[in-house]
Amino acid sequence: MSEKRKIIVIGGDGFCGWPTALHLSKLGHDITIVDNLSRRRIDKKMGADSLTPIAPVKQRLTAWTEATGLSLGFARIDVAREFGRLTSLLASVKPDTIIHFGEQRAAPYSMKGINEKRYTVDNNISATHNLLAAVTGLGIDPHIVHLGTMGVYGYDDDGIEIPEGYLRVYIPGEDRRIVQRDILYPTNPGSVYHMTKSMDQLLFQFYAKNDLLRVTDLHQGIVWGTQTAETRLDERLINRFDYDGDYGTVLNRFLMQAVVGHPLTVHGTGGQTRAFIHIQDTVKCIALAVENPPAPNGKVAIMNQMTETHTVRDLAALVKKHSQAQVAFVDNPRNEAAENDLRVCNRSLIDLGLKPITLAEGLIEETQDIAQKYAHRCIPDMIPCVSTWTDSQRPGVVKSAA
Ligand code: NAD
Ligand code: USQ
Repeated sequence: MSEKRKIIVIGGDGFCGWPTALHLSKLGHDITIVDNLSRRRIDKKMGADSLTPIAPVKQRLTAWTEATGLSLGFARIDVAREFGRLTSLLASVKPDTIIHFGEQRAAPYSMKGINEKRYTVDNNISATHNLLAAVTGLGIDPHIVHLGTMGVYGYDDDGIEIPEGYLRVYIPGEDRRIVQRDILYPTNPGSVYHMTKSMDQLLFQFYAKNDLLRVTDLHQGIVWGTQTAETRLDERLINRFDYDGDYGTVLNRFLMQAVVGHPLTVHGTGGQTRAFIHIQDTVKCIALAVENPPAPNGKVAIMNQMTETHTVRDLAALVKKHSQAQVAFVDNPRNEAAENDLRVCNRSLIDLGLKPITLAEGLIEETQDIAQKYAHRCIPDMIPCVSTWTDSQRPGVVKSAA
């Protein structure tokens, strides 16, 4: 490790935040987790639960100390609503780095109904803006690392490699001059959730320019897998595994479906190509970002945090190959392109030293050690994706004739 840092991990009780907090603690950094435990509450309200038995926060923290001799700080703060408490915490910790995972992150949940749309926008935009306002108000200079998403780019399939955040454009000016600009890649979000991540980008751009905040925005693909080197140390440290129709992401859902004997739920033709990354690589990428803060030069550093791309139907075929699973092509509850190609530049993190885990390597372990072991905890009623993007997609709604 180059330098011991004081790091605040907002959203540090979640799927990406918890293993990141442990990894950075193991690397020798001083970690304070901030979380309002809203995800645990949403699970309860929906009647869902992680496939893996995640321990209460207190038990998680104790288990970490028992396993490693290291300790983690924890503050239960709603970053979107408790601005005063957030500011006081930042003033007392004086962090070198703040990692911001603290948002409502499921696209289907954000499209479930009016209340969920409003909650997602209010929570995500206020959380991000409160953090930026608190940092500038205090006059402190932490490096802010935000978890953004590949989904801000959209899936237009125009045959170009998606660059890392910025698009170089050449604009015809007066006197036949050509003006060169690097602009934020035009956003094309596919859900209210992805829209909030697009809006986050503008908040970061403004504060980086106006207040010279140092911000790294990691545009992450779909995370799969469950365990990391640190969460394996004790069962009480186990990471969350979402499989329900709102929070479960596609590959982890297929792995769980294969072991419980549910047909793999491919939406539409399964021709949607998406970017993926294993959770172990997520925590490594974040450590690399933490160790390489950008200069305060008015520009947000944007890196694409993904390691491979696959179509949904290819993922289903791969999971089927390792199991007895059937594949079901079901009506797509989303409003998205049925087929798209996707090429993504991920040079920055590879150049910083990331050596990706491939799907082929991690798949079997994930299936056997996690999905099979905890299959008995699956609540079958939670498997179907019932949140639709428009009212006319609801089951039973008669579509008007063209
Ligand atoms: P998660 O829901 O498991 O974790 C998010 C955590 O943030 C939860 O513990 C929740 O309680 C907390 N939180 C939410 N709002 C908060 C608030 N107002 N104040 C304090 N805490 C709050 O989600 P995750 O999968 O760990 O995702 C973390 C981040 O990474 C998200 O911002 C998400 O957009 C991004 N991301 C996730 C994935 C993925 O596949 N999981 C992919 C790309 C990007
Ligand atoms: N899909 C299926 N069957 C399923 C579930 C999903 O075919 O049972 C399809 C969806 O229709 C979609 C694709 O799989 O085309 C991906 O869906 P997903 O739920 O795995 O991922 P997504 O909604 O895009 O969101 C997830 C995380 C989010 C993160 C995003 C990264 O929940 O936090 O930002 O991945 S990205 O997709 O790169 O934008």
